[in-house]
Amino acid sequence: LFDALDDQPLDAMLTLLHLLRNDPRSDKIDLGIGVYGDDNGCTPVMQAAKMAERNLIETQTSKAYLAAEGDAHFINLLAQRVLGGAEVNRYCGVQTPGGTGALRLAAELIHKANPEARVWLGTPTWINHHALIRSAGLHILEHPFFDQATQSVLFDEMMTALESARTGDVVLLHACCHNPTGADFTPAQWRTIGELVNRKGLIPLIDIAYQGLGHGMEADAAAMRTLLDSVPEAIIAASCSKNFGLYRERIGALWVKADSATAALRARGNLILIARAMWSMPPDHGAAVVRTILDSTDLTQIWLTELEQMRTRLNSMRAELAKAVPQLASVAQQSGMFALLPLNREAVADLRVKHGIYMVENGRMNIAGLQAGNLPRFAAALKPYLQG
Ligand code: PLP
Ligand code: TYF
Repeated sequence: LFDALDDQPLDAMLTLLHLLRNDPRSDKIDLGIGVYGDDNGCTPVMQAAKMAERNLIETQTSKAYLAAEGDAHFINLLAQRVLGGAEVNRYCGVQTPGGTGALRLAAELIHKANPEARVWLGTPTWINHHALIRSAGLHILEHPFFDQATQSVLFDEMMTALESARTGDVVLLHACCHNPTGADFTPAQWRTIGELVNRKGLIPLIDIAYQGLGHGMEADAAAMRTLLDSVPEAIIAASCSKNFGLYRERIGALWVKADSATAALRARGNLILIARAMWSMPPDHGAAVVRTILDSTDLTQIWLTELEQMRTRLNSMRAELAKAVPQLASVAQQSGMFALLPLNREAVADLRVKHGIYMVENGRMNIAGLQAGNLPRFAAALKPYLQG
């Protein structure tokens, strides 16, 4: 049986991780995989999560199965943070294994509801989006999103491409802190997207994986919420990996906004059916941690303070990098964990070989890998590869 399988290359992210681990240089700089690091390069468990875990160990009385939709209280508490005061009866939500599980579940639901639907992805987008959408059997179309050389959002080009979308097509949008570019839409651009979505009868699929790491929990969701209020149907895939630091616990959620309460209930039944065939029930621990935090005013305050420290550090590293390398001034205007530097593959390889600086081959850097102690060396190493 297995002889029939093709060999598969390691993906770019894993190859990078492997090279990094085997590099003996003590001053190597890891700007690769998208995990938050503090000024010492550590990714500690957040204090609020530690406190919630202690509380859970003392009070949890059973680990018996919950339900295919996960922890209902978790979903409701997270909905308040993600969706705000949305018209809840038109939404249904389920807990998922990470934002990845939410996106995969979304793709399966779309395919079940309309196998002819095509999904529009911006170029570039998160490396996993293509595989997740394709795995459900959906057809992908791409529209321009970002020009690496000029560091600008190709908004007009995107709108022109989307003019050829068909009614029922899905358009995937990053709510904030775009991965890999850090470039987000302006409020006016979000309004234009809303008009196009409504005029052409498209369904927005919103990926929100970095809420709170750009401008704040509320600010990072504001544009998405305005869009959601203006459209009859939408899908929202959220991740708690980054903003709660729960990466390996695999915790996220998916919401569907339907055009009536009845349709929302029907969507919910289908989500549960699909989830049962994929993972039966989502892992509980991450949801229990997030629920415990959001259910307590004190823990919520501690978590928000920690999240603010992460965000402030990211933004200050952005400002420092822009100051040290004037050609990268735009990095200070972008948000979240990533920037897509105007570097070609040779430059990225050179920086790794000559300087021990690790970035993804397309030029994406993780801003959280910068530290007061390594930023000057990074800036100096980068300069010969930048124009102007
Ligand atoms: N969406 C984007 C844009 C991401 O960068 C990530 C990254 O990790 C995810 C979704 C999913 O994250 P996870 O499955 O770890 O929650
Ligand atoms: O883009 C990143 O680096 C993060 C982490 O298959 C990640 O989103 C990368 C690849 C992947 C899963 C998570």
